[in-house]
Amino acid sequence: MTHKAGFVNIIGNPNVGKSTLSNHLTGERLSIITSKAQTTRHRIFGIVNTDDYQIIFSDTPGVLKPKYKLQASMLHFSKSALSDADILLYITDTVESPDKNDEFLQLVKKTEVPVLLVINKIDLIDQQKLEELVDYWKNELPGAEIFPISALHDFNIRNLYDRIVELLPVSPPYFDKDALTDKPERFFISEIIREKILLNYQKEIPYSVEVEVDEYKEGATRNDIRCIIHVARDSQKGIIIGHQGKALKKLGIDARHEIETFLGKKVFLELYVKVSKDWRDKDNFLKNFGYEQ
Ligand SMILES: Nc1nc2c(ncn2[C@@H]2O[C@H](COP(=O)(O)OP(=O)(O)OP(=O)(O)O)[C@@H](O)[C@H]2O)c(=O)[nH]1
Ligand SMILES: [Mg+2]
Repeated sequence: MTHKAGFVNIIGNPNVGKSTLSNHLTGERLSIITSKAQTTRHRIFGIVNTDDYQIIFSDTPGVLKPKYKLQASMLHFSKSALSDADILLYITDTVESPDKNDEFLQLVKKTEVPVLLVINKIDLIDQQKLEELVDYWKNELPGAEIFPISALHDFNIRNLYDRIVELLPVSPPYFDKDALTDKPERFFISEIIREKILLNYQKEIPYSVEVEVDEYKEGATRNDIRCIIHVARDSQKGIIIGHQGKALKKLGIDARHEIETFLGKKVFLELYVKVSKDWRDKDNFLKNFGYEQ
């Protein structure tokens, strides 16, 4: 039988459910998910392998107008996903205004690969509203096939998946057939900690933070991991640590539990907070953290 393989890139505005869908399609919890916009900062491959095909799903950051260099790099990841896709999944939801970010949509319209327009979060609206939205998108993207889904409730994702498999080009695999992702273990550890920061801290704090795995020692029964939490300003360091260190302690406990589940092993986790002044606008920091332009 002929082998199929291809890149299926998941793009759209912030917070529409790209990572929730990506995790469902790959069957792995590779991307962190929170209710806050700009949760995803990198392009993350989730690879699905069967004897007959290999699908490389790409989760990407939500498209936004950059205010600092970190966001410019995030936008770069999103735009790169337009140019190297075999199939594009443009995700919108029932919450955002459909004409949001027309500029990016114009780029989507110009692509020559099949576009599947996914309307997510249909659990939040009634049938009539959904029909109106479907009509809107039929008109806006006439070339696209439309899939109303609920990623959260796993509704209609199977149909979407089956259509993706049908559309996959004939090709040998791009990655080893036992690969799950392109990212190393360390990446997922730093992402788990960032997710807990998004959940535990308010306002600008999560957006001013980057997590670096500084030391990683694998033991027979336990892994010892030391991470640096970089903040952009002095005042943010105190907020991360909290009164008598309580906030940092809670963060450490929350993150350790999840890292242990992820690795299937006991973990000793040390967290340090460091002021890396204005790191979001400094090329050397961004490069070091894996954000390249
Ligand atoms: N009601 C409802 N909520 C959903 C659905 N799918 C995702 N969400 C919620 O929407 C929020 C954002 O989900 P994410 O998957 O992080 O969205 P994203 O597009 O990856 O966001 P960014 O990475 O920030 O661009 C989370 O609170 C999800 O639980 C859905 O089908 N229905
Ligand atoms: Mg995301």
